[in-house]
Amino acid sequence: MSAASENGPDRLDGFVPWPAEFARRYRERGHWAGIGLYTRLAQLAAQHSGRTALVCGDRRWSYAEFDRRVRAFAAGLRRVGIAARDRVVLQLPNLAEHYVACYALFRVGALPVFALPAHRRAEIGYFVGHAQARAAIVADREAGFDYRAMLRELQAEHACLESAIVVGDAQEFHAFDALYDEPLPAGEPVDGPDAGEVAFLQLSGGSTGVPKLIPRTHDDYLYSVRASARICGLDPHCVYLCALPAAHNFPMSSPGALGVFDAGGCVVLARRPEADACFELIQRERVTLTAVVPALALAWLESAARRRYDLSSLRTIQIGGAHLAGEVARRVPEAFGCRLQQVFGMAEGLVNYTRDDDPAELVLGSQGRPISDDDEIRIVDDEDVEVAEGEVGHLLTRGPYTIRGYYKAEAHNARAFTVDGFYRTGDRVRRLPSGHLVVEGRAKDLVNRGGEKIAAEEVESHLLAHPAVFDAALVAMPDRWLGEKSCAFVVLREPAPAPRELQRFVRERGVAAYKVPDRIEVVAQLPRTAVGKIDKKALRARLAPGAPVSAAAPT
Ligand code: OOB
Repeated sequence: MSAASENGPDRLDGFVPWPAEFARRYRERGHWAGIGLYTRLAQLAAQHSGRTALVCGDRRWSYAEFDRRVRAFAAGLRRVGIAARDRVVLQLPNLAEHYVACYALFRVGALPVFALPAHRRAEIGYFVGHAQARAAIVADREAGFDYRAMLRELQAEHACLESAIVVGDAQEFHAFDALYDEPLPAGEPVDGPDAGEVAFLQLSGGSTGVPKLIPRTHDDYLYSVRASARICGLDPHCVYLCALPAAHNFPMSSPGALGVFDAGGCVVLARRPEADACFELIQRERVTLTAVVPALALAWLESAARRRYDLSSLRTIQIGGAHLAGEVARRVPEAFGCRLQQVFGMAEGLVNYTRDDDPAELVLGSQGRPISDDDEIRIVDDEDVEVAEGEVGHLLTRGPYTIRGYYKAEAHNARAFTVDGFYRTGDRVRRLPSGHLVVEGRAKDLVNRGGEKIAAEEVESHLLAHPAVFDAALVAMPDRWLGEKSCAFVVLREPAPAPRELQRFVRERGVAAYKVPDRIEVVAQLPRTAVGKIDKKALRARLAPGAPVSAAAPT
C-alpha cells in the first residue's frame, strides 16, 4: 500500500506514519498528548501572559504580545491565500519574525519548510519543487546576499511558488509587517491537520544527492520538546540564548526555543554567533542556558572578550552537533563557570543528553543517553547483527519522536530504514553500561564542517557538472577550528581549470557557501577499493597531518 492511500485523503502525501500499534502505545504512555504546536503556545500565553517570551535587539515581547502577533500574522497569511496543508519555505535569520511566522503557519495549519539562512538558489529551489511550496518567507538582505533576487529567479522556475513575504524592504513582494491583520482567535484551524499529522518539514544533513525533508508531527515533536525541557530542568526563570540558526533542530527543540517557551522562560536571539555579540547578550539579559556546536565553543573559549563580560548567570552550556574533543570539553566548565551538557541529536528524531546528576566522566566522555525509555537503540555490524555490549557498531533507532521515513523519498527510505522501522543513523557508536552513548565516528558519506553537514555526493555532482572535471570525491580533512573542513580530490581534463576557478564554479551554481570545497587537490586518478568504489578512506589518509597529499597520488 502506498503511503498516500494508507494515509487517507486528508493526510499529507509522502508521509510515512507510525504503524497503528506503535501510535497506540505512544498515546497510551502519554507521550503523544494530542495537542497542536499552536494550541500549546495559546495555553502558554494564557498561563504566562505578562512574562517576557522573546528578546530580539531592542524588542521585548511578553507571551501575550507574542501570541497576539502570531494570530495577527496568521490572519494576514490567510488573506494572501495560505491555507491548511500548504507548504511554506521559511528562511529567516535569527529574528523574532522567525517564531511569529512559524507559529502563525501552525495556527492556519500550513507547514513551514525550515531552510537555513546560508542556503542559496540550488537548495531553496529544490525545497520549493520537492515540497511544492506555495510561498516563501525571507529577509530582504543578510550578510551581503539579496534574498529577493533569489525569489525572483525561483518564481520564474516554479509555478507553485505563488507568493513571497519579505522582512524589511519588500520591493514587489508582501511586506512582513503589512500582514499583521485583525488577530484570529486562539484555537486550532477547524479544517487543519490534527496533532497526529505533519506539522512541518525539517532538513536533514543527508548523505546522498540532495538534502532530504523530514516530516515531524505535532505529537512527536511536542513530546521531544517537553521531555527535553524536563530533562534540562527548565522553569519560568530560564533565559535561553539562541546563538545557532533558529531553524535548526538543536536550538529549536533540544530543548531550544520551543522547550523554553514550554517552560514559560525567555528566548534571547543573537543575530550573530560571535563571542563578543553573544557575551554582551549573556551579560545584559542574564542568560542561564545556551547551545553551541563544538567549533563555536572553541571560538568562545579562545576569545579574549570572555574576561570583559560578566557571564556569571550561565548555568549550562550545551554542546552538540559534531564531535567534541575531550580537551575542549574539559575547558568549558572551568572557563565559563557553568555546567557542560553534551547533546547528540539528529533532525530525524533521537536526541541524547548527559544529565545534571551524571558523574563528570560521563559528562566529559559521553554524548549522553536518549530522552525516552521508549527510544529503542540497536548497535549492529555491517550485516545488521547486534554487536557485543560495549563494542562499536552502527546506531539504529526507533521511537516516539523518530521518523519512519523521509518525505516523498520511497527509494531512499528503503535504504535508510530497516524493514521493522529502525532509522539507520549512519553514526558509529558504543554503549556504556549506564546506557550512555559514545560517538566513535560515522559511516555516512558526509563532512561535518563545524556542525554544518555537507553531503559528499551533492558537492561531487556540482563539481562533475564542470566540463573539465572527469571525476571527483569529497572527503573530510581535520581542522583545528571547525573540526572538519572539506577537500575535493578531482581528476581533470585539459584545459585544466585552476582550483580557485572550480570553487567559484560550485559557488555560482547557487549552493550554500559552507558547501564550497575548502581545498581542491588535483590527482591523476582516484584510488579504488577491490569492488571498484572510490576509496575515501585512502583519500582521508592522505590528508592526515604529515601525509604528502599530492606526492602520494598514484600516477
Ligand atoms: C544535529 O542534527 P543534524 O540533523 O544537523 O545532524 C545529525 C548528525 C548526527 O547523525 C551525527 O552524525 C552528528 O550530526 N552529531 C554528532 C553530535 N550531535 C550530532 N556527532 C558527534 N557528537 C555529537 N554530540 O546535529 C542535532 C540535532 C539536535 C540536537 C543536537 C544536534
